[in-house]
Amino acid sequence: PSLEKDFLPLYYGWFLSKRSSENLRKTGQAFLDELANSKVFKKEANKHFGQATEDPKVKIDLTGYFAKRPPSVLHCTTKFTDFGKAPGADDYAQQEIVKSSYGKSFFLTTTALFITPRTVGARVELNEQQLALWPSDVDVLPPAVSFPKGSRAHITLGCASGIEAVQTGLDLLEFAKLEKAGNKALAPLCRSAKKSSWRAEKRRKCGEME
Ligand code: ACK
Repeated sequence: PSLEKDFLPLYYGWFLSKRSSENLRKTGQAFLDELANSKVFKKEANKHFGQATEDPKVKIDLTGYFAKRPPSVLHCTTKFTDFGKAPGADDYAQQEIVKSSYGKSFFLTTTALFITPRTVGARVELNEQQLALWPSDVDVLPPAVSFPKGSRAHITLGCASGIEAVQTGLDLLEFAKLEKAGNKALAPLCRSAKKSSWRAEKRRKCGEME
């Protein structure tokens, strides 16, 4: 038993540098603006985003809709340990590779931006080195649908009111499920962003200011 066990953080993740975080927020904002101006999206949004009006001339306020945004620099959660209470928390925290990676620098690659009526986020594509830090038990949609390692990797950009950030990763897994089934109906709601790279540091986070 080590002291470490008593002090597990709320979660582990890659935290973007201030500059990368600001730039990715801007990219996310441009994505929402583009959607808000898209005729096809507006038609869909009337059904799914609770717009009161069907008038295509009325601009949808997606920025207001996704009003819950991460309070500090953007991050990609690796393991949510919940101060040690989450399943698999100890197993993750005790790995040598995890312990030796605090404070190390990485470049995270995002390959898509996605939006649902609950969340908006960026899909992260992990490389070999990053996959080594990815937990083995998180790429699962309840009750028990498993996806390839790293499928859940994402950066939350915003949540609708009443939605918790944990939903973004679950929404991304829902996209993975649709993709696995060869579903193309998704295309208008899942725009590919230009593949981008963001500077990030592996850290532990002990709490979050709301
Ligand atoms: O956007 P996220 O990945 O979703 O980053 C935040 C971070 O932990 C701090 O809240 C994520 N998170 C919260 N609860 C869970 C959970 N039960 N499982 C996985 N990730 C979670 C949240």
